[in-house]
Amino acid sequence: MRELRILYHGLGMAGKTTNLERLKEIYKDTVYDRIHQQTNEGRTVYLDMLMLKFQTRVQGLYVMISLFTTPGQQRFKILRPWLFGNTSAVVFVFDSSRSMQENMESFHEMEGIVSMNKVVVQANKRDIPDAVPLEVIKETFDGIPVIPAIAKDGFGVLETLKEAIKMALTNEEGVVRPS
Ligand SMILES: Nc1nc2c(ncn2[C@@H]2O[C@H](COP(=O)(O)OP(=O)(O)OP(=O)(O)O)[C@@H](O)[C@H]2O)c(=O)[nH]1
Ligand SMILES: [Mg+2]
Repeated sequence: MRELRILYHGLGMAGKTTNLERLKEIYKDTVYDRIHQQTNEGRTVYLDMLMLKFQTRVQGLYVMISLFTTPGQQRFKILRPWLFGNTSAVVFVFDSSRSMQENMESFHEMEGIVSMNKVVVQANKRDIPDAVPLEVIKETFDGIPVIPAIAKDGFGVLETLKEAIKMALTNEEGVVRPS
């Protein structure tokens, strides 16, 4: 059995936890464990963890999927190198309601830790009226898959995960061997 660890990273309030919540609904029959700590304001304190077990259609193999999110708040920044260090793929949740500059600051936190061939960009909050144009996001992340999403409505959530699994499986060195 292969284990894939997929990390959701992005600005605070970008929609990382929302992705996991929707995936939990989609895979409700196969989710077997979940750790989720939140503050009173609904911000992620430490990290969210959701484990899914299912057969991928990518290579017909049974894989164990562990999903995590990075905590968005600045005071948890110190944890991020550790979180980034052991991942098969990273979903960068781009918050279309925030500026390109703010999003890029969050993106650059992965620099030097995560190789770019393991990254999928989810352009979230496409329902926002003044959203950063999709074309601008695609140009900025040239060479990286960009998947439009409205995570709160479940749109694009599964497509994003499938792309991340595909990337994880094509990057053999990213696969965590079972101990
Ligand atoms: N308009 C809109 N709001 C969204 C969308 N996805 C998530 N949200 C909202 O954005 C807010 C933050 O979502 P979370 O999933 O908690 O964000 P997060 O990235 O986990 O935030 P931290 O844990 O604090 O880093 C919530 O109020 C969500 O309902 C979307 O596609 N469109
Ligand atoms: Mg969160």
